[in-house]
Amino acid sequence: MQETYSKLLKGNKADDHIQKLAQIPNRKFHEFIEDSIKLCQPDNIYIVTDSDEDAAYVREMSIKNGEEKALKTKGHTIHFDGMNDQGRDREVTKYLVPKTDSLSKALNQIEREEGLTEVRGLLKGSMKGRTMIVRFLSLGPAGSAFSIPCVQATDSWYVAHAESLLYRTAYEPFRKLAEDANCFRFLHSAGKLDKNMVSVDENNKRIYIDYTKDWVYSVNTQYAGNTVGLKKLALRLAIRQADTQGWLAEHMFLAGIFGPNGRKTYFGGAFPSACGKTSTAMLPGEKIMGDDIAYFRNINGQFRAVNAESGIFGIIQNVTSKDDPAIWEVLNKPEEVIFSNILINDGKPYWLGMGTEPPDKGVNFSGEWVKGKKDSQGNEIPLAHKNARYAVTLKALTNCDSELDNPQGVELSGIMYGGRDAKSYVPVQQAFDWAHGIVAYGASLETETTFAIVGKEGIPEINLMSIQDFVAIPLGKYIQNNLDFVKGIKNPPLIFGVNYFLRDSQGKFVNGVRDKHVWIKWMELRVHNEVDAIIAPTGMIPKYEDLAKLFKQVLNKEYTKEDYVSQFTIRVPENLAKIDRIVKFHHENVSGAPSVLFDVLEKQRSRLEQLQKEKGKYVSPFEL
Ligand code: SPV
Ligand code: MN
Repeated sequence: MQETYSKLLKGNKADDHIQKLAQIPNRKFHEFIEDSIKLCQPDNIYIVTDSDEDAAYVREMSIKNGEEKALKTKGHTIHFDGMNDQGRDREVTKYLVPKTDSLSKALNQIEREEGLTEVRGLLKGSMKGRTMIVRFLSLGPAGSAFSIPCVQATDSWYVAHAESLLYRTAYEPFRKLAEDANCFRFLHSAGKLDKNMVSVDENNKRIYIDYTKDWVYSVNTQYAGNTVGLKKLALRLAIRQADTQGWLAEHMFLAGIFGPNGRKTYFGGAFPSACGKTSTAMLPGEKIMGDDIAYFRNINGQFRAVNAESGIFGIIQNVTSKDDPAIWEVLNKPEEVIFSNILINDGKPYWLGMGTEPPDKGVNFSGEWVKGKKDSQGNEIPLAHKNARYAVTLKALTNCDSELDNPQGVELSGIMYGGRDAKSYVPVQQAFDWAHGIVAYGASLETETTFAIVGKEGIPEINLMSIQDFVAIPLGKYIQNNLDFVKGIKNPPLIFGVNYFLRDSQGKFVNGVRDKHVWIKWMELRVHNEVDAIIAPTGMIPKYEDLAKLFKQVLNKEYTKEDYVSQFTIRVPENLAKIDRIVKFHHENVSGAPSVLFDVLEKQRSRLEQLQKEKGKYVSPFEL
């Protein structure tokens, strides 16, 4: 084996690293690395073990080779992605589907052989003159029923560095991995780079997912959502693995929420990108366990959850000292942070909506920037991209939950689904039961596209469970798996629907950004049966008195009856129209949509029609 590697690397000085490779018994790993070396033809190889020295070297190299630059504050760096590489790119992200297989129409796909030829053609020789960095990582705490071993091969020190912050290392677990065990494999090359070390071949950006082999290819991109294998690339593979093994992989945050007398109750929540997921996960005074990807398993009849990741790749726009004190502190102290796509002036970071006056010049994702600078289409370039982000390890947060690495995970008591719904759903409601929650909130999640995805913003769409892009199995099967998961679970979590984006007839948001803290405290009390609720056609809604008390306690705010009425009025016509759109979507796009889905929605329709008959089109919560 050593000889094969030495030959492939043509006698280059990679001996130490080849030794480290030789200690891995797993066949799938070696198949992947040999193939990747042959294909990409790197000059050298660097094996990242679990040691602090290796982590420090990766960090140092990402600065030395120019993909990151050091900022004034110790530990802080900035990385820029290309002008058209500022988010996940749906158009060029495709499932490689064998001729004999079929996936839901809503998913972007390409015939497997054709796609392999294309993407492998683009990767051919891509690492000539470069080093291939090989990382061993674990999704979920290592050594637990939840863990999935992963290998990343990349020529980007930035990608490797981001993985130090976002994931648990697993070189040692890989040394013990069985010869025939499975692992997820990710190959990435940044492709052609400009003098600022930014990927430039944007027309040849491709992210292709070979789910038949748990192998993902990514080329001509650097944006972490397209390149860091363990993020959304792995989620697609994990959903397939979960499907065959009877567990769930979800696009959800996890947080411990405090109730009376220090009681801590765990919640998970699914929101499309840029719809409030991270800010809900790190509400001041509560405990954050994860902000993006959660795995659920039935362990001895309990609904248990872990964070697949161990860091945060969060949106920085609108992070302020007042609204987000926990992350603000991390972004201002001398510890490791990778900022991306913000403005740098005099070695200091600036972003949109940070609450202080930004400078009118500096360096940003467009290069040297001055206020008023225009792009090639004549549009003004903002000082930072809306999807600019920070990468930090969760442990840097003072409110990181103590159970982050618990191999058994935590017992989950509540789940919430929320999108950008300007017109129909109330800000918070509880599902009547598990199936109602999965169908009416999860599988009915409507939203508007945001800046987190390359393309147009503000386009309304259905994004079921906020995970639709990643569901590499028929969507109907995925919904059914969610419905079935709680069979045999003694106390399944309650399901809630939230909507932070409801607007009034003038188009004004009916809620403040911090109101979500009140909703989650209400959910916590519901879990413990300590407040009542009002039955509405779309779910159970809070009573005015309970919210008034919570607004005072949590935000020290007077909550008026007018606010309550404007937020919780049941808008019957809008809710009926919503059902029409959802039913149409499922009929047209969801292969094998479970029949219970249509039953639940039709029952909701009847309840709405009944209410309209009795009380009119717009019904105040006081009249329910
Ligand atoms: C998201 O957009 O959902 C993210 C960031 O969490 S990434 O998927 O990495 O682009
Ligand atoms: Mn996400």
